[in-house]
Amino acid sequence: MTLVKTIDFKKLGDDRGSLVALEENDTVPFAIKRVYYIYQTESNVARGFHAHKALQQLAVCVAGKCTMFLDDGDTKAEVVMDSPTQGVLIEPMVWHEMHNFSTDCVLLVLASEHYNESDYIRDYEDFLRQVNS
Ligand code: T46
Repeated sequence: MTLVKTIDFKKLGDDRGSLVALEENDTVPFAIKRVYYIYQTESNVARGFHAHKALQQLAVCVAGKCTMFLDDGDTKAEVVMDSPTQGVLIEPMVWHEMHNFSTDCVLLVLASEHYNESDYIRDYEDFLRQVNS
């Protein structure tokens, strides 16, 4: 299984500027139930440190830059996110962390489910046990 799955979006726009359109079950490979965005993160702060049991997510760095660290319990990978025309899929049972935020970073996340704390695995040893069972 490929750990890092990216989706390149078509850049629309004209001499007024650029535009990207995302549609559920099309550009986004699931139905979107929730949208959130992370911004004004201090550069010395890292976020995430969890996996989701069932949630599917597509993250897009619409401004600035950060690094997405992914770990499926077997393979680890890092993706520098610095393009509003590329999304990174965060699939279920993938431990993920976000590091190296630029002060202007805005990380937009499209999610397949409403917020549900019981879908989170926030302990890494617990994640390894579950992903290997
Ligand atoms: C993820 C990564 C990429 C809500 O009440 N509703 C929400 O939809 C979200 C996303 C969060 N929250 C609350 C839960 C916490 O009290 O907002 C607070 C911060 O959430 P958290 O510490 O989980 O934030 P991150 O940046 O560590 O993780 C977030 C998402 O929670 C997570 O699903 O995959 O971004």
